[in-house]
Amino acid sequence: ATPNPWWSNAVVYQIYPRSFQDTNGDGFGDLPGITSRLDYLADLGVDVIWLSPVYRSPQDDNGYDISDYQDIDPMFGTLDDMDELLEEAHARGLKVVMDLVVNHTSDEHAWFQASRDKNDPHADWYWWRPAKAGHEPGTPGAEPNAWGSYFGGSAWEYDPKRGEYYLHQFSKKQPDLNWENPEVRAAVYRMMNWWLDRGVDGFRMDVITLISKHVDANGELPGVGESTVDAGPIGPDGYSSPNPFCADGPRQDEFLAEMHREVFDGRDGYLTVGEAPGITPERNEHITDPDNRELDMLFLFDHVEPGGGQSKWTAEPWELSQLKRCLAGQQQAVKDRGWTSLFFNNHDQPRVVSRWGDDSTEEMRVLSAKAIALLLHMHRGTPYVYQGEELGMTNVYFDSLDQYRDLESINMYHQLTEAGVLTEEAMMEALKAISRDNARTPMQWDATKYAGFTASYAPSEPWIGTNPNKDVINVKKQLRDEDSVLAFYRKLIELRHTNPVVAAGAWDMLDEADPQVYAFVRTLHEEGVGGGIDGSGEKRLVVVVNMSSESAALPPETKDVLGLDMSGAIIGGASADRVLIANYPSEQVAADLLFGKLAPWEAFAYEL
Ligand code: TEU
Ligand code: CA
Repeated sequence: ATPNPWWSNAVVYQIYPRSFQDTNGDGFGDLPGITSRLDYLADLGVDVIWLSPVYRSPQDDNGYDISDYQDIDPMFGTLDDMDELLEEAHARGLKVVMDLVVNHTSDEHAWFQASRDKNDPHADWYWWRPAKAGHEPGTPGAEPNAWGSYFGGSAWEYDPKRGEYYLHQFSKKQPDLNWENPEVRAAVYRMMNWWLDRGVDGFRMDVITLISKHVDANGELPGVGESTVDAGPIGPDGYSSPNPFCADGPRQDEFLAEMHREVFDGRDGYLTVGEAPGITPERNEHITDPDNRELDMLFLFDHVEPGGGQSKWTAEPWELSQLKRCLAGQQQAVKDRGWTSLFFNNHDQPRVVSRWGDDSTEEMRVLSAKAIALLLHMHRGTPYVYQGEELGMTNVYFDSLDQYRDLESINMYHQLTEAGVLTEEAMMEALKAISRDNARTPMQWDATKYAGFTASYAPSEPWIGTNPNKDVINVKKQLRDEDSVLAFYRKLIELRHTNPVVAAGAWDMLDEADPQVYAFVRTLHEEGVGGGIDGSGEKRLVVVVNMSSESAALPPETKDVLGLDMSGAIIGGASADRVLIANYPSEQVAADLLFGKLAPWEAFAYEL
């Protein structure tokens, strides 16, 4: 078999630079701050750090609106600081992946400013369309186009200078680039090569599955001009799932293959991960199949989106069955070829211990944080740890709108309350549950005033409030506690590096219908090991997680695989030393197996 790529047993740590470590007291995290924390990351054992954008930007969407791809925004530092970070990271064996945001630029980018002149060579670098009867573009005779932006309002913005509308799926300060234009693509590839030649080790590619729009044979967008393509439904708040005119369009594979040829061919040791809203697990297999030379892996969203066309703000309460169904689909799709990322947290998602765990008491928070971490890290794929997740950081539960900073949260608050979709109280509850700001409060290093993110005497307060529970949840406290969530993540990451079953074993669900317990088995068919007459043996791990704060019964298929006999005793006896990792003492796990019972949030991997 071909050797597995280096990233198939690597762990990636996502840093949100704005909230990670401030070193000059301006209340914003910065590059020297990241460099100062590299020993902490090396000690945790991660292999790669992914930085959310640090390029020059007006910061309308916290850096996902880029005005110069080849310069660092002064709030984060300079290109020299970036070179220093790369050198110091590489000296510790850490790779550095940048966030590539090329579905759109900032409206303050020189390309967009030039494009506002119809006679400029950049005129066709964005999606400009004439007004229709003084409103958003649309098909003659039909209603004006009603596409909504993810961040509220219309996806079309009128520019008085050009006298036309431009498309922006995100904020009006994030105009979509026109990837149909080969000059746009060439400019992006030139920039990517410039960063890789500077020593960057790859890219996380922001909404890269939105770059090919579903244009018709004449290149016209659905529902616009003389388009022959139906615009499709629009979500209740224009948000819902990716707008139908642009997820996974007809030239998606062509563009990714061209990018691979122009940028990555001939290079090695890099990582590419595409953020892929609107992509099915089956399409993930095609895009990540190494023979297609597109991307190494993707972030799929079906397990963290409400699904069914629901809006994240008004979706039904979460069920474990949805998580099981989505993760099983993601795992099965790439069991023979292709690969998958593994994530529950990032800068756009609420803190998973508050979302799917139990942060109501310290005991439940620690148990459930470890249980959910074990669940994720025991799957097949490349795990991503988001800053603070390794501490079991929780949502911040701001209780007034003026504490929020995220334009998505603020815009949608106004849009949904003014439209009568949600009352202000209901919207505040929704923000406490799922606002992106829950993931963006200062990293909690210690129990000082601003959690060590910035000095207590700093001239400026942090740009966003510090979670009051920094006194209880912080790095300093957990570094000296071998039962901490931090120590547990260190063990999980070490298993990814040292245990071939964890890194490469096949994945199969157990007891899918059980509403409380998530269980599966990992199987590695090793050539020339033990057993079979053909010298092929196999090693198996059973992973069992009680995803609830109540005790649970060991489900039947799991019992069978564990070899429990009718009396519940494991044939040959349940031995504590077969417990590879658990959030309870191994002896208790062995005893619980004997009685077929699981304590609240009990989670373990058991070697057969
Ligand atoms: O996010 C893409 C995306 O789909 C987001 O709209 C996200 O799914 C949603 O906000 C979840 O509630 C990427 C970046 O990760 C995000 O931070 C940016 O705001 C967005 O693209 C635009 O660049
Ligand atoms: Ca700073």
